[in-house]
Amino acid sequence: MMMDDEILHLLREKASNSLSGEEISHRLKVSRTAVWKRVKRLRSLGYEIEASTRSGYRLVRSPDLLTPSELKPILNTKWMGRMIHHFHTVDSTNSMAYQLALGGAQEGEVVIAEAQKKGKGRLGRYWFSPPSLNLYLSVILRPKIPPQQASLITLMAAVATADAIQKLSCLVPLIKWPNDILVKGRKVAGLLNEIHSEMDLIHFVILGIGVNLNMDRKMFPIGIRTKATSLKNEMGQKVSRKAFFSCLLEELERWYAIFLEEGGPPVLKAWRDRAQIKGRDVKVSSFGETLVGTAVDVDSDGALILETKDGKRKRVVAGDVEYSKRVES
Ligand code: BT5
Repeated sequence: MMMDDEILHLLREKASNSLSGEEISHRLKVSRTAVWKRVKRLRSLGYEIEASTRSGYRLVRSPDLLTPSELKPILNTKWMGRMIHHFHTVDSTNSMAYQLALGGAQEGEVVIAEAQKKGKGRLGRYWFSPPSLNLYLSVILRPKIPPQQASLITLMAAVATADAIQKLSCLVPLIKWPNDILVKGRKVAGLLNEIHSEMDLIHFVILGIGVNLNMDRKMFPIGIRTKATSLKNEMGQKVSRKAFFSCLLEELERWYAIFLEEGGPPVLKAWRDRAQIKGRDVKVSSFGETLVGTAVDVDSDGALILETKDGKRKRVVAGDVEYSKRVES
C-alpha cells in the first residue's frame, strides 16, 4: 500500500506531464518491473493511468475512493484525520475504531470504510451501508471530560454534520433528538457514539457517523425507503465523497475545539437552532416506556425535557422521538 501511495504522489506532482518508469524506479529504489506491476494494480482499483514507452506514466483520473492517498491532499484539518485507517469492507467502523482505541490509537485517528457488513445503529439496530456510495466513518476522541457530559459530544457531532451538509449542499438540515439528521423530513445521516470510561473518567469516545450521499431512493431497503434519503436524492446531483469527507472533518474539528474551550453552551445553542424542538408534540420511547407530550427543551447535559398532558415534566436521557406532524426542514 505504501508504494501505491508513493507512486500516486509522484504522478500527482507531475499531473500535466508524464513521468518515466525509470525515474519512478530510481526515486522509489525498486525495479521498473515492480513499478509496472504496481501501476497495473492501481488500474485495477480504478486509477486511469496512461502508459507510453516514449514518455512514461501519466495519472489521468483517480477513482472516488476514500483511501488516505486520496483524502490527505484535500484535508484542511490541523490534527483530525491525519491518520486514516481505510478498509474496503468492515463489519462496523465503530467496532474497528473501538479495537484500535483499546490498542492505543490516538485522538483524531479515523476509520473509514467503503462498505459495512454489520453497520450499527443505536440500541442494537442496523445501519444500511452498501459499498462506494456513502460515508461511513468513526473518529477516535479522548476528551478530558466527565462521562455525564459525553452526550454533549453527540450533540456537537450532530451540529458539525448538519453544518457540513449545509455547506456542501445548501440544503438546510434539521436535527431530530438525539442524533438523526433530516433533510425535508427524511433521515440523511445518523450518529452512533460509543464510550469507554470509568465512573469519572472517559478513556475514549468513538464518534460514528453515517451519511447517505449518493444512494438512489430505490436502493434503500423497503422498510426505510419512505423515511430515508440521500443528498443526491435531494440535490438532484452526485456528491463528491472526498469533498464531503474533507468538509465534515473540518466542521468536526472546529466544533470539538469550541466544545473543549467553551463547554456546552455554544453547542447547545447551535443544536437548539438546528433542532427547533421547543413546543413540538412528540412521542418518546425510552427503555420500553412510551411518553406523549410537548418537548420543552434539552437540558445542559443534552437530555430531552418533556411536558406530559398532565403537566408533569419528564427528563429523557436516551430513546427515540417521533414527531406528531411530519417536519419539513
Ligand atoms: C443511527 O442509529 O442513526 C446511528 C447510525 C450510525 C451509523 C454509523 S456508520 C459509521 C459508524 N459505524 C457503525 O457501525 N455505525 C456508525 P438509529 O437512530 O438507531 O437509527 C437506525 C435506524 O435507521 C434503523 O433501524 C433503520 O430504521 C434506519 N436506517 C438504517 N440504515 C439507514 C440509512 N442508511 N439511512 C437512513 N436510515 C437508516
